[in-house]
Amino acid sequence: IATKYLKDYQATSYLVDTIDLKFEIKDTFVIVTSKTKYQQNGASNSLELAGSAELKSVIIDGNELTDYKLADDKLSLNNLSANFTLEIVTHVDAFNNKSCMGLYASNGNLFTQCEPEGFRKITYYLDRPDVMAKFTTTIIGDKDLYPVLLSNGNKISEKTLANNQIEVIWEDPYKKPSYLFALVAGKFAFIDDTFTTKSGRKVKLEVYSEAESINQCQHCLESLKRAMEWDEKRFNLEYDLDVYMIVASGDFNMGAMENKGLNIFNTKYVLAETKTATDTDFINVEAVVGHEYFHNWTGNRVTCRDWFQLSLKEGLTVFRDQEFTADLHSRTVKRIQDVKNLRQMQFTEDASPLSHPVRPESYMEINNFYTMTVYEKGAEVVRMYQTILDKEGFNRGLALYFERHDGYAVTCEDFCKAMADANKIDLSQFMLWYSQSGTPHLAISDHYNEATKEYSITFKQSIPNNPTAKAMLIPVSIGLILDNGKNIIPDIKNHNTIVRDNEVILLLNEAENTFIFGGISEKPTPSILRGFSAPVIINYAYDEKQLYTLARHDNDSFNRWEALQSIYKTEINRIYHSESPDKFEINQNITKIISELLNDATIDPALKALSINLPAFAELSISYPNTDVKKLVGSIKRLKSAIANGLETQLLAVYKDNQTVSYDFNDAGKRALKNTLLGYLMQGNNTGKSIELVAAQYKNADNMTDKIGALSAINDIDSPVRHQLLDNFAQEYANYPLVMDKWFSLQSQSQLPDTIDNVANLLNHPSFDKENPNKLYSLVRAFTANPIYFNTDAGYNFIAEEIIRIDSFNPGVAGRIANGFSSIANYESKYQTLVKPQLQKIMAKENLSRDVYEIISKTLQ
Ligand code: B3K
Ligand code: ZN
Repeated sequence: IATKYLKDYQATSYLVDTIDLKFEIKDTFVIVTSKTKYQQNGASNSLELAGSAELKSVIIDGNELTDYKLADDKLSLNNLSANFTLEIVTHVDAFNNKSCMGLYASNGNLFTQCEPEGFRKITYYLDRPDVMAKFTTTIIGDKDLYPVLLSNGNKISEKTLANNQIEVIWEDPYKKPSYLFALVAGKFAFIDDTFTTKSGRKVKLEVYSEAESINQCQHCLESLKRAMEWDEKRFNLEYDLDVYMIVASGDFNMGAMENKGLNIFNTKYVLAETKTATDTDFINVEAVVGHEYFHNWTGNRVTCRDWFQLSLKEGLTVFRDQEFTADLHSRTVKRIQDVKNLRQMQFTEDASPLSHPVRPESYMEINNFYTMTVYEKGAEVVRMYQTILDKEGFNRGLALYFERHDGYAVTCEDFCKAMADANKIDLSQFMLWYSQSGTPHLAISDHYNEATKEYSITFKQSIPNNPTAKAMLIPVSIGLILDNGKNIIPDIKNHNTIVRDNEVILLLNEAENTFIFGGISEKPTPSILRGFSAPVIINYAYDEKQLYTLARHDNDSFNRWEALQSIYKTEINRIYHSESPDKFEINQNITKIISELLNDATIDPALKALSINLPAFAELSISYPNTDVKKLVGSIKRLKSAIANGLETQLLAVYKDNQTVSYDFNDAGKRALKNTLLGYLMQGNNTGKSIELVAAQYKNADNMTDKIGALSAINDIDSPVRHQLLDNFAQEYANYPLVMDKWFSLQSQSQLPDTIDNVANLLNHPSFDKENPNKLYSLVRAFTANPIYFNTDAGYNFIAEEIIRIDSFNPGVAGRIANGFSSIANYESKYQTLVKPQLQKIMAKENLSRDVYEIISKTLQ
């Protein structure tokens, strides 16, 4: 299997002006005719087109070609003129396509997914992002089976043909790469609205889904309007077509896809209604709707030159959706959630054999690079530009980026250069964030000079699993806090610092940097990396008193949360290394500060919930070389139950205080807190009483958040009530696939000893579908995050067998599940011994996909 390298990039020998596509939907397949106008670009008169559909005919300027060369999914054409029209006919086996890539059927409706390389499954083309063309799409199908026929751009004609056929023609006035092409055909209901842009253009907004779920689409439509308005206000970016369509599909490999004017979404990110969606689902739908909408500028108008630059559009667009959620809801809550996610998923990726830079330099299968690193670390990289340049400077850079590159396919250098030029600064060192893999660590030491009243702090940067890494430009936001809790804005003596409003940002740029602050009356406690100003791991030997000072008095709310996390991490570490973790007596200061926090009326409940949430296994495991999985899980649990027992009365009281009367989304914080507390209470000794609470909450719940909260709390408890509630839930929601996904996930995550058998049996549950990506993610992939039961012989075997099964029809999903094996590299060697034969078994599968081959071969290394 070949590896592709960034350094080998070359422009194509021909470019495309226009492409006219015709789709004739037949009973068992689709006839696709593409008519493309090519134009020479350079000296070569040969052309290689990517394609894997059944090729029926090749016509160049009206003459049928018979001696074409077709091999390895490539059509080679030679001795071409400088300009020519190529007409290609293919038959696409859409109805048997279970890969959810290219043109495929889902519940009788047809959808496309072309990013990154799905278009080649439809026709033969220069299927790469730097080839941009104007698309016209004609769709012909049976009026009863396919009353709705959609594609990108504006509908320019619709007519009825003979034999109950209809023909619809769409024209997209904007040049685009093939990955943004989309087609939808089938039976759908829709809801609509209009949005008037700031320059006064009226845009039609339409959300399509199957008729039975159309009543769950309103939140999606409202979210779209909020996104459009926000992007105008925050970034001065306006929508550019007359219509914006979102279509929901129950079979989708990812979250959603930003096809020009015609987004196709996983139902998971469209459907949301109180009875079936949790508060988190509501926020996620809004965020993904925003994300895909924001791509219209950051991705579609300005796209990527090649797939190595994927983070150019994804990192930037994730940053934009994070800001959207932060502006509309709580900024601190959003930041904490994003950082938790980054630590649990991206830091672990970076500590695994699959570690790669934000801009990878090579790949076997690009589908494997829609990763946490490209997306989430990529977003942190974009955030750092804003931290360094401030909002105004960042917006200037973004405006220059669009001014220079609108309508083009560009690189990460182009983005960096726009930021640098618009602000007249040199950002060349910053480019290392795109090329160096691994999470930077900062070893920090400090010194207070009583005589001079100077405080100095020294940072040594390094990337442990990337020893040749060069020193990067790292913005470290910092504050100093005195023993009495006073936050001071220090008088800084160095040049490479930014002081703005109440913020001091140190710009680290060497292997070792020291900063000196003057006029400090006593040895302060440093509040380092405020707001998580860079995606790094900091190592500073805080003593207990300092951590409590920060947790109580830091005026950076993120770092108050962070200090509590450090307190928990320290304690978990002590439990982990103690003689008998089960009997470990925890530090009473922890229960004391939690008690204080819960009593503090000035803190919003969502933040309280996050503050008492312990760090997750995945986040902690990377800091335990050769992790003893069971011991670490047990240590976290020990701390949780000790807190539950120490504070039982108060937890119960706060639980009761945070009950909500009738459902209002604005009470989401209270529900988050209440459900977190219920989870705690269930870990305490008073199990009988807690089970009653769970049962009552479940019974009285008027919303999905509280039902799932109850089920999660009891999910690890071996009690008949757990079974009753799960059964009841399955009956009530049998006809709601997305709700059943939650039910499968819960069981897959359970810490009860029958989990492996149960998960294997659930594959045959009537609500399960062995070919549906959402189902596979909620049961099979979710199981790879079950530390105790995945990391067993039977667990590894189960996942290996599933990967082999799924790989034959959906390599994309199989690859994503295969990712689950990569974290084992950090665990005790006995786990590696156990998993090796399973990985070898996967490698031995005939016709193993590139997707799985790449992941497993790298994991085995
Ligand atoms: N751009 C799409 C990615 C689809 C890739 C599928 N293998 C989703 C998004 O980031 O918006
Ligand atoms: Zn995206």
